[in-house]
Amino acid sequence: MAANNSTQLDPKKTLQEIEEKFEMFQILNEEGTIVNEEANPNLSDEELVELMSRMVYTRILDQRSISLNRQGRLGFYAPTAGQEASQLASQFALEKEDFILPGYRDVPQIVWHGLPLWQAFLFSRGHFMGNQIPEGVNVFPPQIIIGAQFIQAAGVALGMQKRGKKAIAITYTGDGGSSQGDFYEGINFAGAFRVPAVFIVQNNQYAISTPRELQTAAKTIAQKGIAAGIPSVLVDGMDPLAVYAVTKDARDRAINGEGPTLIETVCYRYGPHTMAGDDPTRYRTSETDSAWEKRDPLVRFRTYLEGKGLWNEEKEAEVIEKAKEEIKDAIKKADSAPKQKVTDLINIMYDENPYNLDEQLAYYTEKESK
Ligand SMILES: Cc1ncc(C[n+]2csc(CCOP(=O)(O)OP(=O)(O)O)c2C)c(N)n1
Repeated sequence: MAANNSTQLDPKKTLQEIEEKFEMFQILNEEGTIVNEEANPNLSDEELVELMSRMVYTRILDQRSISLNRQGRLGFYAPTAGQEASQLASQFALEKEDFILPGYRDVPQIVWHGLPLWQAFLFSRGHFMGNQIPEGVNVFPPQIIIGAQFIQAAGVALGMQKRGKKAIAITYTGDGGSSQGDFYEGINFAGAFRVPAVFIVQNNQYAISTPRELQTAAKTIAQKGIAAGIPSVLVDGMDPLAVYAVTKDARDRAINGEGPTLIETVCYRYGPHTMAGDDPTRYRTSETDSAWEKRDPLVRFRTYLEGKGLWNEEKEAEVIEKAKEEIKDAIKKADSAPKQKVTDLINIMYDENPYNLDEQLAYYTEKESK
């Protein structure tokens, strides 16, 4: 029935209809049971084990990074526990030639895409060598400016399109990031030029202490993509199979010239926002924490793989051991990096310095030689 107004239009109903279209996509439920067999991406046994291993490894990396930060051995660190499916299953759907434009919390994806761990540790310390991405590793340094990577991803994807590459640019932000101007500009540009980009919004429920409900009047973040004319998906971000499937789908469409996709992954961050001092108990209750922990991506994937005879305690212990060893080696290697100098910072800026940087370079070269 039309609304009781002079235009006989019912914009509220239009909104409601759009919002109701966004159902949460899930394949593997909290109990580790497949609830959507038709959509199961049918990863091979080796791939399933590899994805689980990466999630277990990354949970350990998170715990070690928090502890190293507390010992003063790491600098900036944004915890990742709770977001493993969202981060790693989406990266798992990529090919090496795809470009990742991460936010500050997305270090795991770029490490699994090829950035050596010791360099990720140096990034945490603000050391310039942490941002010197090796040739052939298609990742950008983590972006600190909220949302800026959405515009950059649109640009990188446009570049790929122009060069005729069968590859995509994928980028990540949080629920808070979807309030930024850069977010809208990025998805709008990508939609207008049909570039091969995948935009992931990891809705971990909080932007520091601001809850998702206060962030936006939109019922879902996925629906924001509709305004930009791009296909958009709402997915259980703690379900590795669902995240993999939607990302793979989005990638396939992108390289087939069908343009970008926006994916909202609904998840939770167990830890604090960063290690800089926020106290989550001030803005979340332990009941909320435990409700989300029941949906844990590792727990449900473990149950699923154990049921298939692909995973057991021994296998998990092996991965944990390997992670601890490699983290120890990587931190040692990071420790042996030369102390950062001012001239290092100037030298990495430009191919050709503007005159004022040349002046500074001369000044600091002289100073550091003493
Ligand atoms: C343009 C800009 N504004 C503000 C900040 C400060 N800031 C850092 S993190 C953050 C919250 C981001 O939350 P969200 O996008 O939900 O991502 P999450 O940290 O939860 O992964 C803010 C406001 C910033 N880094 N950049």
